[in-house]
Amino acid sequence: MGRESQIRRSLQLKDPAFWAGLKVPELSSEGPELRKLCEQIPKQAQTLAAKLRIPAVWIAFVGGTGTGKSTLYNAFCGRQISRTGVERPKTRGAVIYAHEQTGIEHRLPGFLGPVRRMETEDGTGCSGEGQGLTLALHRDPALESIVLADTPDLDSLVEEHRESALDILRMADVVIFVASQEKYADDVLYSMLLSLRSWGTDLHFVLNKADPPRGMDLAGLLAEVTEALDPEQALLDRELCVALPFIPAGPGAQAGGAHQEFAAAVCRMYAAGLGTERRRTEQHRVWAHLKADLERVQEIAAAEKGEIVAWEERLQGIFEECVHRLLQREEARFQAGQRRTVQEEIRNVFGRYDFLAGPRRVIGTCLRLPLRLAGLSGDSSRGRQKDLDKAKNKGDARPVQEAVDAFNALVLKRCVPQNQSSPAARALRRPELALTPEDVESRFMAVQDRMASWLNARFERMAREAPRGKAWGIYSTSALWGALIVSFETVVGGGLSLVEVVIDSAIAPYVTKGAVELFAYQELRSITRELSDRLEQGITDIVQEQKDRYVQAMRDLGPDEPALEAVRELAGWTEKDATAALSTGPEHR
Ligand SMILES: Nc1nc2c(ncn2[C@@H]2O[C@H](COP(=O)(O)OP(=O)(O)OP(=O)(O)O)[C@@H](O)[C@H]2O)c(=O)[nH]1
Ligand SMILES: [Mg+2]
Repeated sequence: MGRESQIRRSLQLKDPAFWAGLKVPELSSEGPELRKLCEQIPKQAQTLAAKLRIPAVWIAFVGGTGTGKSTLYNAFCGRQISRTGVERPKTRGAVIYAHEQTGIEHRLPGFLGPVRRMETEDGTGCSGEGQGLTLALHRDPALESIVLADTPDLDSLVEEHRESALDILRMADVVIFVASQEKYADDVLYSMLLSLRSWGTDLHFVLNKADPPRGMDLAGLLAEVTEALDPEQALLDRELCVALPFIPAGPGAQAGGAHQEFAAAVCRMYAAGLGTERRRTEQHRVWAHLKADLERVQEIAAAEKGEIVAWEERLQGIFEECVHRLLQREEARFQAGQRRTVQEEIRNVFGRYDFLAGPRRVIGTCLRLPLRLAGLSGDSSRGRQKDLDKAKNKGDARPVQEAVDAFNALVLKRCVPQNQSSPAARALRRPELALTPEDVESRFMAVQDRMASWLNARFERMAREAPRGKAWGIYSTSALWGALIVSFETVVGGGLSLVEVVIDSAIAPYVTKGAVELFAYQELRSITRELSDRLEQGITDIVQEQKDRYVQAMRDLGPDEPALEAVRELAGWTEKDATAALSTGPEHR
């Protein structure tokens, strides 16, 4: 893989807009999972990039409201950075304390933004803000390789707080879970402890403001609490559990010696080799999750594609069923009564032609008047247009409209997924997807117009090629035109494939009488057949257009091929590829 394409891919990997654009219709049961994955993936990628670029171990403080997280956090910072206080909740957004050398302000993951800088000098600290994070930079060499992150509480009703705390936790290599005696058994906190455990970050449990009853010491209280929380010893590493004593209220009682000692011990623990090892383990863990998610996206896309193929087959089945019924009905519309009418009209046309047979031979090619009197206008294009316009009025769009309606009803019944809130269900139910009666009418008129111009052009060519002066002259072309108009009317009036047989049987007596001997009998048959085919195709196309609208609506729901190609490539990356691509290239801030 070229360096440039690797960087391009890594930018896609981190780009929430790219992932938001990766959609599926949710026809499969796995489909709905994709949305969540597509929110996670860019966050994970940004997290990994930030972890690779910020040379420090992240320690995050989490827990219930009022448990003293910010108080403990300040003890770690060695100064008042996060504001503490009695009102609940106090901390409203993440507060980060980091060394200038880390270059953190340019390297934070985008999803944690916006970043606000805070002055550390005024000593009152800040409470953070709901959106984004507050960054305090320092030059304290003791904390050079540690980033400290205070978070809003996990258990208050402010949903935004939980989100903000969870987002910060993505960056955490070490978590300090602060609980208080009255709060440790809370459900929300307990389930948070469970997920932290499954993530595998180093998890320190602090029983804060510990105030053991008479006769029990801090260690005894801690043992009691951890035993109650985690009787199986599966959740908490007992080595990483500590009880910090409640400091009696009073001036200067911000954080006690026990807090400071604990802070110093933890910082020492991670400042050297253990911190580096921790960071590596976390990077590996984030990549493993990211890779698993990329593979899952591929699985979902494959399942969705399979469902789309099956869906299109179902749609095709309904389409064929409706078109078949429509064409059958069109043929059935051509009743015995109409059959007689057509035969009579044909006889009329040929009767006139027959009647003119005598004068025709005598007068030659110039006398057109008798023909006009006989009502045949095959020799003038204006007259022919009039004939065609009259014939077109016999076309009836209602059966086509009914077929389109029946098709739409069947699609709603058989092709809309059960899950009504899925993108597919919502798209297929959009009313503007259905052809309106006006749409059907205008398309049906267009079909007839095309048939008419085709017929006219075809006729003109035949007339031009007709050897003038011979019997195959103006009279016979006029008679042919008359017969064609009857065919046209019959076809658009619902004759379709039967018209050929009917016209044939109507002409048959004249063939034997010799009246049509020079008449383009074969041409008449083939033109009639073609007209019938063209109408059939035309009305099939109208239903097809309706079907195509559904197919297009489904395809618009994804998955998009170039995006899938990117996912395929990214899922094929090794950890080394990912590390190389994400640790360099443009920074996001
Ligand atoms: N007396 C006494 N007060 C404490 C102790 N620890 C914390 N406090 C006070 O308890 C209140 C809450 O402490 P914070 O550190 O703001 O608690 P928090 O967990 O950050 O709270 P939120 O930001 O609301 O989630 C503050 O008024 C602290 O001064 C302690 O050991 N003794
Ligand atoms: Mg706080």
